Amino acid sequence: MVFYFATKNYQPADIIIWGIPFDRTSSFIPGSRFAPSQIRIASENVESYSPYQKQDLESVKIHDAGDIIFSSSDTDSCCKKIETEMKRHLAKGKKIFAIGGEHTITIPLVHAYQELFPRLRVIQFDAHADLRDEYLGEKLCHATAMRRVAEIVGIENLFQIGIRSMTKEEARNKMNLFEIGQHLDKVKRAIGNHPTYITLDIDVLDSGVMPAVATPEPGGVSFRDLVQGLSKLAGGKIVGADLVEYNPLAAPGLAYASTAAVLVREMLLLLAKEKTKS
Ligand SMILES: [Mn+2]
Repeated sequence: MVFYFATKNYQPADIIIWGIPFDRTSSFIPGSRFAPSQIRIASENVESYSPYQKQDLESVKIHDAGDIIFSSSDTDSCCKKIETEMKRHLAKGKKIFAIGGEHTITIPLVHAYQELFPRLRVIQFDAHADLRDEYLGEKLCHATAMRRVAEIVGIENLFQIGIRSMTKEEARNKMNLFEIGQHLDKVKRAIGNHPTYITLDIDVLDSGVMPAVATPEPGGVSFRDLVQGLSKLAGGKIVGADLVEYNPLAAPGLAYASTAAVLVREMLLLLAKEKTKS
């Protein structure tokens, strides 16, 4: 099954949707590996037109490349495989929209992007800071993902939004806590026209709105605030994006998958607005 609006073959497509069903380090509720297929099913019921951005996906050249197939279960080699295949897509001038999987997948994705765009900025929507140096003995995992990303792009080029769960050490980093709207205006000004990667950890939403996540956290943003926040980023130089941590096993039901599918549409439209390389 592929996203119904992904009507193009690989060659003529501008944007490639790529499923990355990896959840090996999920320490609380594993199951985000089932997200790509569940979101594809839910997208059948989601219009291609966005009333928020007033744009239709029908006019965007999208290909669904299916899901990556891992030949090993260890995190290091999975990350290497993601990065290698990612570079292959980028070398062909494609923009990638990746669907996780857990947040760990953002590390190799950003690594590949940063090589092509040395001045890359990263916007992270998330409940969690994810800035630990290691967690449960692992350097590469969902709780250290943004620390590794910060090491790649520079901590000053990482913009964290919606964060409400952190250690006191992590709290030393400057984060935009709790809310989205007013912070995004500032973030947008700070980023200007630099190439930007958006990583959307869907647990940035309040856990009442989106309980289908690997690590639920109350006190989050509403769906409408998130969508309006994303719309604010339209017109920026968005070169790549991912949606991670949706976990159909944590709270089954196509309603939550539909929420994720609408966010996929909104993010694809953001990617569609900027097609040139820096
Ligand atoms: Mn998170």
